[in-house]
Amino acid sequence: MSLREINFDGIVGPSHNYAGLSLGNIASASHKGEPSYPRAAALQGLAKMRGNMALGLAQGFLLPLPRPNTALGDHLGLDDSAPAQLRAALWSASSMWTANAATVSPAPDTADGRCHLTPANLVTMLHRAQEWRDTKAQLDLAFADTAHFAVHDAIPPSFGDEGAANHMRFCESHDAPGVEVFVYGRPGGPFPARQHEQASRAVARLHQLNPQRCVFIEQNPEAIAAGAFHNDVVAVANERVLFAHQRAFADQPAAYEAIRRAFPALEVIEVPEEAVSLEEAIRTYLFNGQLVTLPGSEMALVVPSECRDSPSVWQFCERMAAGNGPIRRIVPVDVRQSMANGGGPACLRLRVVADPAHVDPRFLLDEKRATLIERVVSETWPERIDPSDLGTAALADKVNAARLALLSVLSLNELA
Ligand code: SUG
Repeated sequence: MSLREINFDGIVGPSHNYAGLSLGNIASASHKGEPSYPRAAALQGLAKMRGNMALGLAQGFLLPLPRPNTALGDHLGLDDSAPAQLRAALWSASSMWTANAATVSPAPDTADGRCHLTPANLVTMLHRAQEWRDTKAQLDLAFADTAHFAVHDAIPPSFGDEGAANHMRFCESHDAPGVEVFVYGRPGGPFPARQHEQASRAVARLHQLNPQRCVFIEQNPEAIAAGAFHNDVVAVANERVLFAHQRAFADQPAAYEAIRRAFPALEVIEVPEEAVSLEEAIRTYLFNGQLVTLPGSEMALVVPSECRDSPSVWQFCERMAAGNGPIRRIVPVDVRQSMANGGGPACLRLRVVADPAHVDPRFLLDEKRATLIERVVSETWPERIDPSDLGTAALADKVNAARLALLSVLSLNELA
C-alpha cells in the first residue's frame, strides 16, 4: 500500500459571487456587491491544481454543488420579499473551499486502520450549512472503498464544525502515524467562533484516534476578532513543521508545549508580529499557503500572489527560503477571485492521505481530465455575475446547465 497526500481542490462553481455572507471574514465583507467572474475564478483554481501537479504532487478535485438550492428556498418559504442576504445564500459557491468540506484522519492514525472522513456541518453560516449532505454524497463516491475509508455523517448541531481548516496533523512522513491537533474558538468576541471544542472532540472520537495522540488548542480570540475565522488563516502544518503567526493561539507557549509532548520532533517556524503584523498576515493570507513536501523531501509553500505584493510578507518569505529551515521554495499563485471571498490556496484544498489506487479515479486529476474541465468551464461558466443577476431564472438555467455539462464529461452523472 502506498499512502500519499492527495490534495482535493474544490472546482469553483458557476454561481461564484460576492454577496458578503460571511460575518467575520473581512475579504467577503469588503467585496460585497462587486461583480464576480466565475469563469476566471475556476480557471485560476485549475491553474493552481496544474501547478501543483507539475511540482510532483497528487491532485484530486471535488465538484460544485447544485445551485441555486431551490429546496432550501422552499424550506424557508423564501420569496422576493425576503432579505437579499437570505436569498443570496441559495446561490453560494462556497463549497469551493474544500478545507471546510470535512476533517480527515488518515489510516495510520485510526484504531481500525481506515481513513476516516467527517463532513463539516458548517452550522454557523446558512450559506455553508447547506453544503454537507451534497458534500457527503461526493465523499461517499470518491471514497466508496469501505475496506480503506469510513465516511461519517456530520456532527449534529449545535456544535459548530468547520472541518480541516481547524485541524493540523504532525508526522514524520505522511504515511506514518500522526498526531492530530484540533483548534477551536471560544464565543464572546465580535465575530462568531465557528469551530466548537465539543465538535472537534466528537470528530476525534468518531475517527477512533488515540487520545494520547490528539491535542486540543484554543485559537487566539484576537486572531478571530482580526478576521482569522479559521485557524488555517494564521497557521499551517506539514509533517514535523508548524508555520504559525506569533498571535495564532490563545496561549502560544502552552500550545507548542502540548503539541511537543505528543510529537517531540515538532519544528516551529513562528512569524513574529514585528516581522509581519497579524493584520497583514490576514490581508495577504501568508498562512493560507499550501505547505507541501516535494518529491525529494524539500518543502514548498504555495502562497497567494498577494504575498509577493506585500513588502513585509515577501521579505519574510525570501529570508525563510534562503535560510536553513525546511521550507525552501515559495510558489506564488493567482487565486484572486477566491481570495476576494476570503479563500486562499489552502482553503481551496482538502488533504487526504490515501493510496490513490483506492480512490475513485473520476475524482483524480490528470492531464486529460484537466483539459476536459477547462474546456467545459471556458464554454459554459458565466463570464461575469452582477449582484442583480442573482435570483434570475436566466442565471439559474445557465448555472445548472454548466454544472451538468461538467458532471457529464467526468461521467459523474449520479451527482446530478
Ligand atoms: O466560510 N467565504 C468562506 C471562505 C472559507 C475559507 N476557508 C478556509 N479558511 N479554510 C467562509 O467564510 C464567502 C461567501 C460570500 O460572502 O458570498 C465565504 O463563504
